[in-house]
Amino acid sequence: MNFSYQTLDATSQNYSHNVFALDVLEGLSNDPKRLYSKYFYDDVGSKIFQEITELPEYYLTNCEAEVLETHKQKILDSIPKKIRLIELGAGDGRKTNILLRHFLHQGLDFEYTPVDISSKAMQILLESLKNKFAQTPLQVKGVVAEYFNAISWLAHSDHITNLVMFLGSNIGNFNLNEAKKFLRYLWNSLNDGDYVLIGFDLKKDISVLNAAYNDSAGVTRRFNLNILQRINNELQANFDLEKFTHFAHYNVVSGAMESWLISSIQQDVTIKSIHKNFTLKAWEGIHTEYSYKYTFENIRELAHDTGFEISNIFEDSHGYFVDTLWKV
Ligand code: AVI
Repeated sequence: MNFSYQTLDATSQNYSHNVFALDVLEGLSNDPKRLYSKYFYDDVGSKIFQEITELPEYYLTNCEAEVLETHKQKILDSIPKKIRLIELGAGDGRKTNILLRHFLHQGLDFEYTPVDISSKAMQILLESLKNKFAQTPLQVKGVVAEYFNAISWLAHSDHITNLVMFLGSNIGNFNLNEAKKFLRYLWNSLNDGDYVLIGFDLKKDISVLNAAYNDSAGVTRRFNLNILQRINNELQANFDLEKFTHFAHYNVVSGAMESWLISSIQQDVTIKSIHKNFTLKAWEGIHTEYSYKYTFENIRELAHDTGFEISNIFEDSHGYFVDTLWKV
């Protein structure tokens, strides 16, 4: 058992703080106002997201766990016997444990490289892996970085077959152009014969989608509002969080759940650290997230357009979620 992690240079605190400030400045100057959903995931937001994954309405996590449990042997049969398992956006690694345990049990020779944007989430993950895999030969080398930085880092890695996992419908938080850009970049960084395992949330009954993003306990509301709390804390702003409504709805045209924060009053917001004032009109919204949903046709097109070949599609028993194995 060997556990360590490194933080890539570009995620040094100063750099991240400046990029965050610029993105907030640009996003709040936009019409409609918007904030990038990647900024949900500070230490607090990452923790709230773990709570979301345990909600009864948020079916995605359980469906994907079922997929991995049911198809773990088929996944193993499809890949070489010595690999580096890289996971982008690892979070708490709950679902990945299913594969790790199975792969160890079946004697796969592998090293696990979780990648996460939050160093706190990485520390918690390593701690939990240490407890769960104490008596095993598991090797873990984590990386704290954003996806693109992590992928550039991958490009410099040595010659071992990579299996890059991008689970949990993280791909859904990109729009189609961003998803293509990301996947082309990934394809370009990997070697012939490498694999990616990508989780897609499928298009389905709108009432199921609406419930998942408007949970009755209000956890998703807290998750959404945390982005403003973060701006208040880190950029010395004064958003009045109490005056915002969490609004999540399905956009039939784009095929995405869209999350908004809508101010019920006019708010004059000062963001001291960037010396800017913004006015939010009463009932004006700030767009905070897209969660795109896919059809099989959408998935096939995406793989085709980004250079990958689909080796296998694994679906859960409700027909809600798929993990798809793609080959470079
Ligand atoms: C991380 N991501 C795939 C989640 C999603 O479903 O889009 C984030 C989330 N937003 C609201 N609930 C969960």
